[in-house]
Amino acid sequence: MPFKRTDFPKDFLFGVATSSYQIEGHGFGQAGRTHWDDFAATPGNVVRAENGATACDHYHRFEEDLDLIAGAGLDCYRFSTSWARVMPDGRTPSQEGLDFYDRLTDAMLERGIKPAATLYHWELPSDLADLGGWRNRDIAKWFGDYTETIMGRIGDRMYSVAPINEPWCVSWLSHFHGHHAPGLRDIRATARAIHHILLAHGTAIQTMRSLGMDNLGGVFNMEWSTPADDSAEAIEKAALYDEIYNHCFLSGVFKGRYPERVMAGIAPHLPQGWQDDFDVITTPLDWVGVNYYTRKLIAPDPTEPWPSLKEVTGPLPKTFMDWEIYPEGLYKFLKRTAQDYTGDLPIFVTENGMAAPDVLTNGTCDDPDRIAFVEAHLAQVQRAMAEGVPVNGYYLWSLLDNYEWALGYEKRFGLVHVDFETLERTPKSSYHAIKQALGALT
Ligand code: GBH
Repeated sequence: MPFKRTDFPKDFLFGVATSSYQIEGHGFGQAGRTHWDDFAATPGNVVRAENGATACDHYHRFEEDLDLIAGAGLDCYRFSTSWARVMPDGRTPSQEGLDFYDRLTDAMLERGIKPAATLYHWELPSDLADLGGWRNRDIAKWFGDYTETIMGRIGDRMYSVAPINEPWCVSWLSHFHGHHAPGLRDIRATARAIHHILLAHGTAIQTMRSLGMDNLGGVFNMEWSTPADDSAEAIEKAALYDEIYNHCFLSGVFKGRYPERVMAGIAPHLPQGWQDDFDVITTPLDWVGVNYYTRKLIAPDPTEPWPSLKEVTGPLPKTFMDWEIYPEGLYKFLKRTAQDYTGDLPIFVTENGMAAPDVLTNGTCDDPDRIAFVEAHLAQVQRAMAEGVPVNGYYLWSLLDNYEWALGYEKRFGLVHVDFETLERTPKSSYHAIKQALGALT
């Protein structure tokens, strides 16, 4: 890997990211049932109806996994705590769950790894989903209580915390497109979820402040939006997609309002009194995280309900997810985020990475495309930094091959190959390249 740690400022952080449901094995310990278990059990939702019951068995193998992180010379680990493990019914603490994250935290610190926690990476306890989940305004309070419970135990040792991973996925992907749990296709549910997610985010930040914690942020996913052709209609739809996907949540948190084009579709469906919630939603943050993978080509589609648009296949080389590889989009988002929303606030790239076929042959796994992908995106990070954008770190998605949600175990994103029969871990060539780049290989 031609990039070197020394090409970046001394305190720039390199890390890897994972999430609880995707790696832990929710069948282990006393984790409660989640809406992902329910969603996956319904035929047609997930490839081969696979779920996260075993996943990577990180629950039992976390020491080995943390050794891999430390062994590569990485500085920090972005992991998530599972609400259903900490509170199996969503509201009653589980000693076993709290003990697990306590051990995990100490095991990171013993290895000199900075713990960067996310409180919600998509596995809602089923009991709360049954009460309406993100459609129910009470979720902000439930989430605040969960935040207090888990951070009351491990908050004193966190390097950083963000409440909710990717609000767009929790709302649109799950309540409008129906691709993720709870699998709804309903604009009213979506509008409510959008607002309650932000309210829960602000509530969690205030809860952690009252616990005396700092270095608190928010993590937003972004896809660069490009008109599929140069017609006025395509240009307008691409702008609408951009507001829905990329601006809506940043605007809520940093400006205390929803963008105009988004309002045109969601206003009739927002919960009563929504305007009054922005005091909580705009509670100041210490950093912001950008998750970036690809761009989208957008065209009008009048046969669809509002926003009446569709994605069109683009011409660029694609990953194994069929996502176009567009590194420049990361540069553009880093610049735009600082310019439009966050100013001098530190920015982290909290996820970036790619899926590849990644076949294990004679005990080795060569993934040169992943190395090139990381390198190309890091070059765009440097480009933004050279223009003054305060990027403080980069987390690669992901440490391990894992449960890729609706796509089951088919799509591999890891620096480390996982055999899902034996659960054996094998570092890929990208792992070795990162290790070399970070100076840990002698
Ligand atoms: C990240 O989201 C997630 O944080 C992570 O858990 C996941 O493993 C990783 O991506 C790789 O996918 O259902 O066909 O409509 C990134 C943003 C946006 C990626 C929505 C998936 C929808 C695919 N995500 N996208 S589909």
